[in-house]
Amino acid sequence: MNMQKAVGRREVLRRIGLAGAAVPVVGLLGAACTDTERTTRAPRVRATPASGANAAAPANGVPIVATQSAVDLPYLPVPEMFPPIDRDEPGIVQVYLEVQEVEAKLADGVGYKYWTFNGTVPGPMFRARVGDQVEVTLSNPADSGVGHNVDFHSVTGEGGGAELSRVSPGEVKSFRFKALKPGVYIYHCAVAPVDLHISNGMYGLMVVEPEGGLPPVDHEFYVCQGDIYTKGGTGEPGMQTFDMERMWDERPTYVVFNGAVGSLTGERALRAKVGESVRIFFGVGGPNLSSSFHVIGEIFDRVATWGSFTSLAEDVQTVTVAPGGATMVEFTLEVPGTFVLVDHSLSRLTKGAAGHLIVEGPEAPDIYTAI
Ligand SMILES: [Cu+2]
Repeated sequence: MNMQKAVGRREVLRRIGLAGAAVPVVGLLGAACTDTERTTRAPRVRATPASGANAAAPANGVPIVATQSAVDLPYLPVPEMFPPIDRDEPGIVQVYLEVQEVEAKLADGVGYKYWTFNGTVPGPMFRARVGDQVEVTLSNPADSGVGHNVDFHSVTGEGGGAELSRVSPGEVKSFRFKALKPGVYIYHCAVAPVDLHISNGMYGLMVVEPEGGLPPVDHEFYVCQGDIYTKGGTGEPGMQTFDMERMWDERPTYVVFNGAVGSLTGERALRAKVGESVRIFFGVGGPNLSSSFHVIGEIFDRVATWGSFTSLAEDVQTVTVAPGGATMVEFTLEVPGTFVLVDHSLSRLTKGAAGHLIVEGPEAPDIYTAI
């Protein structure tokens, strides 16, 4: 293998804050990847001088053009996740959404102004039971820049509620729908340009539980994937702004879980113990890229393919999730380790599509061991 290329990829991962996260993945990439585009692009993501001075020395023949100083912003808060439904009868569920524009960390040294529901990306994971009446209220503050709305894929009705919830700055609107079908559903803003509103962070999940609910598990996790399009290249420091041309070309600079590079690593990693059962609700806001969702080193015991609880697939390695789609995967943890959540379109790893499930507990050499 060409060492120059391997070093280049590692450097890219380091710059976007995933070097430690992705050690096992770098090996995968190195074995399989021969594209030159990656190596020619690598110099563009080298950190620029903190002074913001222009025209650094060429690296690998490609001049570094410094544009901005690095910014040090916190991540958006972890999105809220409502607990399982504890009712045997249909009821009324009230869902409150507030538009919040928030500047936060997109990657190390990189900031972005997100458009959010309730200040997180994704927005809250709401839950209802099939047969429930769901009352949705959307509030758009007076100082908001533009109008917004919400289209729930769990709605049976025109626009999924988009017109009934359309709010100009300073407005509040509500609508009600009956949750007719159980499943895992995306919701998203649907104001034109819809792809812009989604890319900026306006999406989330609603789980409509079947009669009798879902079986209890030890841990439930909530993860959504999205693609983000910035004027600066991947990892280029500073406050980055949205790039419409890139989005129309479907060439994201970032492909992320829960809104930012590394937002499911370190202190924000998913955690569980050997012997426990986990359930991940996984959605794709997009706006453009499908996900090949995979957990490296694990096999899903059950998958709600396309988000449907009606017929669960069993013993699945990777599940395809479309933009505007979602799934639920369940598995039991047999061995300890760091299990990396990825979109198995692995070139997206260097754009941020990785998270960690850290499992602690006793080794199980009958299942996995060095010999
Ligand atoms: Cu919007």
